Amino acid sequence: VVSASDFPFARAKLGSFVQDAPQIGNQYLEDTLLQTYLKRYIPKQMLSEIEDDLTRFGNRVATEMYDLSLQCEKEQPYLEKYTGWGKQIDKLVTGPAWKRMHDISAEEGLIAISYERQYGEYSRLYGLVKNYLNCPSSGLYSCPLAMTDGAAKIIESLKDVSPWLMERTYPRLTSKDPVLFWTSGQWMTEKKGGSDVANGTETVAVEQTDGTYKLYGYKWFSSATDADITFTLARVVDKHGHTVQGTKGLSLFYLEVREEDGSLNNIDIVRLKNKLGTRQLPTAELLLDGSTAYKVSDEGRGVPAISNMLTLTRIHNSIAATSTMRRIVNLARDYSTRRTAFGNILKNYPLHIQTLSRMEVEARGALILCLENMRLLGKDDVTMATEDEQNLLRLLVPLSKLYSGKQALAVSTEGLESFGGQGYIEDTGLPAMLRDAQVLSIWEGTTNILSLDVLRAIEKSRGQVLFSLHKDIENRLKPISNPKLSSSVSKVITGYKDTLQFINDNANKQDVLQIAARDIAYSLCRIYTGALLIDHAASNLGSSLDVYTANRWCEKDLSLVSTNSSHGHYDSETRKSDFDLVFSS
Ligand code: UCC
Ligand code: FAD
Repeated sequence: VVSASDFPFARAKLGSFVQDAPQIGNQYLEDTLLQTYLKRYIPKQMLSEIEDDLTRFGNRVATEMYDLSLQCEKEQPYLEKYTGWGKQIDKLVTGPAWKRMHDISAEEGLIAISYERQYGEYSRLYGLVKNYLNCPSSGLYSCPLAMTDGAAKIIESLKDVSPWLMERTYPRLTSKDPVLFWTSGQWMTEKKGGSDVANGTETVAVEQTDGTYKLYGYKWFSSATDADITFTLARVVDKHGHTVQGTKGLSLFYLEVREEDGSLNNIDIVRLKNKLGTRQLPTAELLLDGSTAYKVSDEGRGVPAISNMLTLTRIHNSIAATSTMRRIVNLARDYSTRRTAFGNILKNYPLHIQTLSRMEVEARGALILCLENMRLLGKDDVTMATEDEQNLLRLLVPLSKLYSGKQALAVSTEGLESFGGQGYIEDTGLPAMLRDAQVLSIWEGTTNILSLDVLRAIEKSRGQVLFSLHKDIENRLKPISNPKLSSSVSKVITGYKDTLQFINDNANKQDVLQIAARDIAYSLCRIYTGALLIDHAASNLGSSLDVYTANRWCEKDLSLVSTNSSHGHYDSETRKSDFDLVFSS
């Protein structure tokens, strides 16, 4: 006889089944490509010291810090604008987990390691790899860290012009002591323009008798508003009350957000932004109403001076995109060993594993390019980079930022689907990964703006950046004799030739280059990533899975310009049809 207690819902209304949540393990030890890349490049003795720290940290980010990052999402920042009695206080309140991230970042040397230079040209690689491990468990504290890194780099670059910053601020930005550690903001965007900073900046700077300036303006987006200092752009007002418009009127200013007594430096925090994602991070609109600031660039050289910061923050953006992919793939892989459907665990369905494997290829492609940027920056930091390496860095930073931002979105979307309905449920912590990833292709320069930056780099160097890329691809691919890689090698070489040919053929046609800018950038990125993956697969440490990864990557259309130009996608007829299509309804 069947009794009621034989049915699961008879005993308890919820039933007895509880799905295991996905788990992450040591994030350094779970990253094969990262480990082999470091082995290839960092001298053995040095690596053994660094690896001890990375292994320890790989565990910390998977445990204590992962929990803190989930807490950051729950304890979102808010603004107390007035007291109950009507006094304006503009108090930005952040939660305990966010504050803890500040202290951990200092203690772990997330900025300091790169600037201590204990490991010479490899210090940067070590420091940024720690940021890569940290990022998906940082509760978006990675954002102020990126800007702090950029600020330290600017201060180094200005050491002859503004040596006092090296004494006053640099030691704090690069400190391992949480009490001393300062973070920086980066206030560029105003209401009229975030991409077009040159025409969008209305903030003015009025010189004072003591040589300082008072800034008046409205900063439309300022992230990590709890920062201690910031760099920002403004136009100096001359003695007739005039300013110079356009990029030539912009100068770079340094300001400290608070006075010694903790009050704001004549800054109103007007409101916090109500954002799709990055909700852990306070992003505010700020009114500068006579804020004391110091001019730290030559007059009219604000954009070139802040571009040092952009280089760093864009590298951090690629790190965020790449580590987001790594994290979601790691979670999805683990889940595939815990979830059963149709009587079998997910990992036993080749179709499900194929989906994860395609995500894995994207994550590895993005990582190898990111690591290459870190390595080149490390050489540049200690003035060991050759001219070719400097050219490569100039080109690869926007490429990596723009392409990885898009990859992170695609992989996060696919990643959420691999958890089924649970991927859509906020309590799991998973949807925030997709919401947060959406910003990666917007801030620090949108995809189109960075594609145009790639053209800027090509034009400004009169094509030298492309020759350096060509040389590097040849050096990597020429010695390769593994027949399993030969088809990928020829795809990369053909793709590169086609892309170069297209750029050469259209060198004097600005209209064509502009409309093809995104396709040129995607092509260069796919081709160079292919070259890096092949080179890694063919190295002493390359495995058969590295060969498989490289071949899978190179199966895609590497040169988009050759495909699209043969279909006439860049001629004037097409431009008109694009316009008509968009505006026809
Ligand atoms: O979004 C922001 C913060 C978000 C939070 C941080 C997150 C970090 C990641 C964390 C992960 C979790 S801050 C706002 C970011 N804003 C942007 O990225 C602006 C986007 N717009 C651009 O990039 C534009 O291309 C501009 C503003 C750079 C264009 O400026 P101009 O003045 O119109 O352009 P020009 O005239 O072409 O360039 C002026 C000078 C030139 O040098 P000279 O005068 O010597 O010929 C350029 O070569 O600036 C130089 N320049 C550069 N140099 C311009 N861009 C660069 C560059 N990228 N590198 C070197
Ligand atoms: P627009 O310039 O108006 O761009 C709109 C669209 O037009 C984009 O798709 C763009 O690609 C396209 N476009 C523009 N010009 C061209 C062109 N010439 N050719 C082709 N396409 C073009 N800024 C700061 O300074 N500091 C911060 O701390 C900061 N934090 C932020 C935090 C968040 C969460 C967000 C979302 C933004 C933040 N920003 C910050 C602002 C961010 O950098 C800008 O929003 C971004 O640079 C884009 O500028 P915009 O909003 O003016 O877009």
